[in-house]
Amino acid sequence: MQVVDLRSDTVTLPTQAMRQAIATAELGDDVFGEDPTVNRLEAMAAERLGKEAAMLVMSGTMANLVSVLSHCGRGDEIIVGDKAHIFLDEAGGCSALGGVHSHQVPNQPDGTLSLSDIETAIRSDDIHFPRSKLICLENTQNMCGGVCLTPAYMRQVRQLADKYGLAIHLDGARIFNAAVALGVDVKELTRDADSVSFCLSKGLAAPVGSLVCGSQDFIKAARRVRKIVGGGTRQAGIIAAAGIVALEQMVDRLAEDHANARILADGLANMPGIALDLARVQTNLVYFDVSGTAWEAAGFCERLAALGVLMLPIDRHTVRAVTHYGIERPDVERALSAVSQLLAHH
Ligand code: TLP
Repeated sequence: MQVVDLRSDTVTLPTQAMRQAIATAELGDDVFGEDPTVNRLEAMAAERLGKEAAMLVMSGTMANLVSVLSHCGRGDEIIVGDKAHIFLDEAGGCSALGGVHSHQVPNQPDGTLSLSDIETAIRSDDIHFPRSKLICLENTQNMCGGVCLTPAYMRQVRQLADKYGLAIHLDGARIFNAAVALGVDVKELTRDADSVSFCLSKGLAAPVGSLVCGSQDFIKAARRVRKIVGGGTRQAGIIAAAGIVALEQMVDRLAEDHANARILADGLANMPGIALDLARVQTNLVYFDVSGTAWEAAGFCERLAALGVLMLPIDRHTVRAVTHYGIERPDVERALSAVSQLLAHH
């Protein structure tokens, strides 16, 4: 049975063009700065995001960790959403390895942190307090349904950050999904952030890799932190070669994933027992609540898997389905009929 895997866009496999590029990549030792393919990818990424410099790392988690540790020292504090990947899903890395304290503020349903919550969270200069250093935002905001933060919101947070002398890090794991969905140049979304991370190996379908982008000075500091966490790699052009193809060929097609997610969401929203907020389906992530069905999320996904469709249980009642390269319209139809079969048989 052919499986329709909607657990994540991280399951995407590289394209033929990527495999070809990997096979023929020009290589060198990147710790010496001598891998021409890595250098090319980093220059492309910096240019694309409107930053001075960029650095390749092995994962989105590493990109965020290296970024936070480049902005903050021990006893410093980040202001971060309570549904942020950095807070929820990175094993507490910045506190475990960097002694960086986190101050969580609630993510609003639209993915934002309210400006007043951010302002309230900023510490005054008092020996009792950690030092507020960095505001972390996420675009698209994964756990809020893959919603997009807008350029206007970014500008407002920038003004607040400037008022208090804070920096902004943007976890842009899916920043190109946001740019495509909003119909804006990605630079509009990154302009107001001091550092940005984005992933090659989600919807862009490269096998490995993320980029950290920022000023020359920031990336210089980040190279040292990357070394500390064991992330200086040698002939990494093998990885960068696929990343170049991802940036050149895989960005515009994200619109297809968004269209498929919309079809999937429309279908699911009409099924008995499923609650789904269509306004939050803006990109390729579809979150829905199964508490009106006979199953909790884990049981729902287990039974669906037996029908050849994989989705991800997120919490007790929430399930996530993600569209991506390799998922076509017939796969979406198959997923919908599997869910309706499941619901009908109970
Ligand atoms: N997210 C994964 C899981 O960890 C939840 C997924 O399937 O969505 N930032 C954001 C916003 C992310 O969604 C992720 C991955 C990362 C960072 C981390 O990227 P990786 O997995 O490359 O370390």
